[in-house]
Amino acid sequence: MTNKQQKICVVGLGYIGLPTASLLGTKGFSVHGVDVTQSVVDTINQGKIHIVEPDLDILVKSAVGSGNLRAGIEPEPADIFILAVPTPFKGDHEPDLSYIEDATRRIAPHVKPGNLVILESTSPVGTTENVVARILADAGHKIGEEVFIAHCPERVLPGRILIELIENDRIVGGIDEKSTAKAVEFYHSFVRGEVLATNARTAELAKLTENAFRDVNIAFANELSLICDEQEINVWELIKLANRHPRVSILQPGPGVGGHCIAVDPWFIVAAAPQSARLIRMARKVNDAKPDWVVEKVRTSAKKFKRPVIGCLGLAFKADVDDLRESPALHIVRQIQQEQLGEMLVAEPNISTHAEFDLQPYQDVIKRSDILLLLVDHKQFHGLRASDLKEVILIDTRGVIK
Ligand code: SAJ
Repeated sequence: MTNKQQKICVVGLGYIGLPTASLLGTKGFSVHGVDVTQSVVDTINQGKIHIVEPDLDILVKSAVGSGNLRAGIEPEPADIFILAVPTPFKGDHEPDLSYIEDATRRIAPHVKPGNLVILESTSPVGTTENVVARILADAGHKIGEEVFIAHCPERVLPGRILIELIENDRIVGGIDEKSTAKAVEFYHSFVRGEVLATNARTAELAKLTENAFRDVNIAFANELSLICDEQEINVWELIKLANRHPRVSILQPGPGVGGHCIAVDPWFIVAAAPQSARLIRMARKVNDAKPDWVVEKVRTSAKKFKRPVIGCLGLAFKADVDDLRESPALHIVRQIQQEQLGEMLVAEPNISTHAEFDLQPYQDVIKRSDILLLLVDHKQFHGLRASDLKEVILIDTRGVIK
């Protein structure tokens, strides 16, 4: 029986682990959060946060203040362990499972009979069985008899994490039926969405499929944007019209796909099924090629001036976040800078300073530019109208400027 007297050990206090740990803390569980970075641990123990996410500061403050959340460098014995560590790729888009391996090895000495171990990190098919269960079995644990293991992929959208942690349906797949049942019971204790039971391998592929579906759909939109550019058609109007068909729902083109989920996870499907995953691989390539296409547009426009002022609006990987990881906007701005295509002005309203760029107020950038490159559809840019701008070449990669 899941009860809130239970102790939970959450390994990895990043964008998934910290919201999960603090949510469980405010729901009455006793939570020990683990992170390898001492400064992260110290910040959280002061009731503060090291990442930007709406309302997370309030939740962490409340969970730490109530005594239900403590952070540390080392795992501690618990009833339920949740692994929420990163799964990046390495080399030629091969999954890097070293964080999961390391986290599992670190909890192994603390796991005891009756415990449930949940892998929340997005993982290639087979990871729950072949990495987590294998490492724990090698450490002497009786998997399936005494120790239960399940995969429950996180599915929350940055910017809406705290809402989606509770409201989203969850997919739970154990390595056996008992593990599935125990994990389903645990998620029922704090999720309002449905908790959908399956096996570990299906749960793993379901998460990768969700992000690959979005990537393929965005690639379709990005491909349309190239076709429309050649044929002088407004791609956003085109998509809006096509989407009025009851069975068509195309996403939006942009300067490329960023963040470390959608631009990464489809490669895990490709790595495991290189012959079959042709469309998924191609979608990644289409999306990855888009930033260079945008830079080429800037190059062509810059040739019309002696030394143009190039204004770049936005650096984040998507609208209304301060997250620059794998951001196509950042890639594009760096390339323009490297090629010295003109005098560059950069605005990113969600951050105050950047190590490489001297950030300017976006209003000044808009006023001073000869070429205005809109890279992120932040809310601050939504009121922009071409008719209000001085004579300027507009490159609007998000279809924001009216
Ligand atoms: N993008 C477009 N056009 C669109 C939508 C998005 O170019 O129409 C771009 C964004 O600008 C951004 C990238 O795609 O650069 C990814 O942004 P996103 O908002 O689509 O997704 P993420 O990476 O913030 O979060 C995704 C979500 N997955 C799905 O919606 C299927 C989220 O639910 C997952 O939990 C998250 O990945 C994750 O952690 O895997």
